[in-house]
Amino acid sequence: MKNLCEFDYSSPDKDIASLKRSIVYKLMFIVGTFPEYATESDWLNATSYAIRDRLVERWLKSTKAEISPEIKQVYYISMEFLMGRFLTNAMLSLGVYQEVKQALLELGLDLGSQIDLEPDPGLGNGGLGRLAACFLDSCATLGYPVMGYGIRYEYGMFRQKIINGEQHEIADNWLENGNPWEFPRHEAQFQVNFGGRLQQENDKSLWIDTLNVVAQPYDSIVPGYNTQATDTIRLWSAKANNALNLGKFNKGEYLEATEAKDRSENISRILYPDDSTLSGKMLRLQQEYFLVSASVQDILQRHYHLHNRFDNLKESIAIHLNDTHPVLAIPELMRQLIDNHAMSWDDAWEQTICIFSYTNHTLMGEALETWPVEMIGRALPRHLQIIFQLNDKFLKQVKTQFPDDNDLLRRVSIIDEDNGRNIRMAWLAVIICHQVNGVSELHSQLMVQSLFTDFAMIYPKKFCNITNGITPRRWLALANPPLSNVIDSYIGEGWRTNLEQLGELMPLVKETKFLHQLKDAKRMNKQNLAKLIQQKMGITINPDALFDVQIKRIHEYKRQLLNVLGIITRYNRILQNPEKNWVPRVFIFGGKAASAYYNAKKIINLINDIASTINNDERIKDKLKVIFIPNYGVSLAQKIIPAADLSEQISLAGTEASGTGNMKFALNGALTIGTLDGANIEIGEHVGFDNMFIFGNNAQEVAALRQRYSPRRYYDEDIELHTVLNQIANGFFNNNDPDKYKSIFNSLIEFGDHYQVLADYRSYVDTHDKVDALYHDENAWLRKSALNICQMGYFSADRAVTEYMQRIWKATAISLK
Ligand code: 26V
Repeated sequence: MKNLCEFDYSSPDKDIASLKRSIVYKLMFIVGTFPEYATESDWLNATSYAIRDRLVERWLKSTKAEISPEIKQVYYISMEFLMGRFLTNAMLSLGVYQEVKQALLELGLDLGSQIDLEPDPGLGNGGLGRLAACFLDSCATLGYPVMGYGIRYEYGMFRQKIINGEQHEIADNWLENGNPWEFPRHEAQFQVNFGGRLQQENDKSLWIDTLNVVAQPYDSIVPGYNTQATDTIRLWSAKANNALNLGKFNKGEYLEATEAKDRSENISRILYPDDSTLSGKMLRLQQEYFLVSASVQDILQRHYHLHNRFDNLKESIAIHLNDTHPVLAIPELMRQLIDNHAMSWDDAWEQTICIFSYTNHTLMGEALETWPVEMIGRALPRHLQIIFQLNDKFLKQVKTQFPDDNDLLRRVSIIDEDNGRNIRMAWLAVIICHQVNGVSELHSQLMVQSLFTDFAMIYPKKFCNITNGITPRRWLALANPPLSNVIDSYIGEGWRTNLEQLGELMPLVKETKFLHQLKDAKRMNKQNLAKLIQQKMGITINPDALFDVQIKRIHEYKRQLLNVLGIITRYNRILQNPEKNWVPRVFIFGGKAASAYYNAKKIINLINDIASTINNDERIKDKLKVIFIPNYGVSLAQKIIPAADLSEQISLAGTEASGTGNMKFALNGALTIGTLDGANIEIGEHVGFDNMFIFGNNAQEVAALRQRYSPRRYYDEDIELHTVLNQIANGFFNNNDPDKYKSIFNSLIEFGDHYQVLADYRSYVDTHDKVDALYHDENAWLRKSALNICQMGYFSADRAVTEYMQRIWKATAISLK
């Protein structure tokens, strides 16, 4: 083969004329059409290919630099990645935004509408998937040799439609117009096995009679910002291994012949859109194993290619598990090393315990993964055997270390014998991983005080905290050009890769000019959002009103209901006292409910019903509006967050592991109304608790109250709350079906109000009065908003991934010549 250096593989130029030429060229020779016949989506694909070309050179160079025996490689395995749109991010990384805009203009096209045409790959549920995407962005920007592994779901998170106030789910066929950002790697396929049985041969276990599926990788470039460095995200797609059953095909049984193919390919068909519960779904188990088996094979192949041996694996790679979803990677690595690469059991264990690390993202019992022993035995008999062996070894160690605690073994065993026989995936992760981290200070503390107390005693050094972060590229530079411009004009552009530089703005918070520039930027974003709401929903909102926003998955613990109680209280007060100098407010909601989560769906319905009552009440005029923006996702977040004045972060203290939306809002100058939960606490420590609105019980108080909690007391004693709850129960917002929300009333009054909504109600409502008072004092508000922006530097994902690198993965950045 010729030496690559002999070819000219440098990127095409980035000037307007070259871009125009490339776009038209791609349209003709890749998309395969003439400009005069091209659809909008043809043009988008052509533009995307043209931009992608300009990233490829740096991608090849980075990949080449990473493939070296000297470089320790980090693998981030996650069932979810919420990457957001690629085109704008790629243009930002390359610094060609204006040039592309002009090139398209000269071709008679509008960049803005092209951007909005790109499907947003919804390959995740929420916070966990978006965090993975922010981390990849930061790793690429910092030149860290990190590869993301995930699943290329054919259907992502469902699209949400609101019809008569109710959520309807529509399949998200995000690949229907093709995906110009992916590179299929036909040469890098692996086979993944399922089912079958074990045959003992001497001391060897043979896994035989399996069903096989092919894992086909698709790579996408993760561009670093303003650097030659890039990373890769590799997503696996399931393919049948012999496409058709030829026996059946030849007999003319065409449909039957394709059946097996469909069954195999179902594995990567759809993302599980439920982030609250999981009840032993075989397909989900198959997805998890499919991801990790293909990834581990790929990792080992790459390693062997570089080193020709496996005994140095732990020095050369680190594998990170994003929550327990990819935990089967542990027995899978053991299996491959022992069964396929002739390593001894003890050596494989030695390697494995040094390679893996794990992040816990939730303490909520119902979201903790367990799998019935019987099910793993059926799908993955060899893995079950390895898990039992790991467990035996671990329990023996514990027994010698703590001989006196009789109940300890039962509590820490990977196998939970109490409720049927189930494998506790979090236990497996904690026992094997050398580091386990939580995602905010509070969460990490609670993690070792509750879920993992026993393990914290056994492995005192294993647990740590790395507070989440967000990428300032997408969440400030891309999402908020007006604010970015103001910041640039004072401190230059360096904050995009060193967010702490925002601190240099501190002296300016006293200056009216600066504050008014912030105000103008916010105002422009609010106008844009108002326009979007007008277009999408036909509702007019006043951009001078206070925009009060709660956007996130709909979950009882996040307490959208508390917000609803506050809104109804405000509505009642306005009607009682219409002449008062009310701060006009627009309450904006967005978020999806898991399709089987009854209470969450009811909450969406209730929000929409109160919205239509309030928005159509002539007496209220502009003083109050309620908007539920359908189909919330990354792209909408980029439009909503910059326009927010107030950010609702009102989960029950001790339940939201971190939150990352809270960071995005504060960075964009919204003030937070929130509980002392997750990263809200650390945001307060950085921006100053005086510059946010904290209310409600803290985590300790919540725990203490749980023992003696009586929601009815609040209902009986607080007259305003009493009225509001009666309105909900009696059909005030839905005369035609008065019992519609009885179940919500009952969940609060009869069934214990598990998330203590009523306990925090009074404090919440009173705190909203303080919000109004401050909003009346424009300069005071702007000052606090500025103090938020300036002091959010700590929450950059660059800081977070640097901590992971230094404390957990122990790899270093690549240097590009
Ligand atoms: C859970 C489950 C449970 C079973 C089936 C499928 C499934 C899929 C996703 C999840 C995710 C739950 C964990 C999660 O998203 N946690 C969020 O992680 C964010 C990033 O660390 C954090 O900011 C949020 O507070 C936390 O709720």
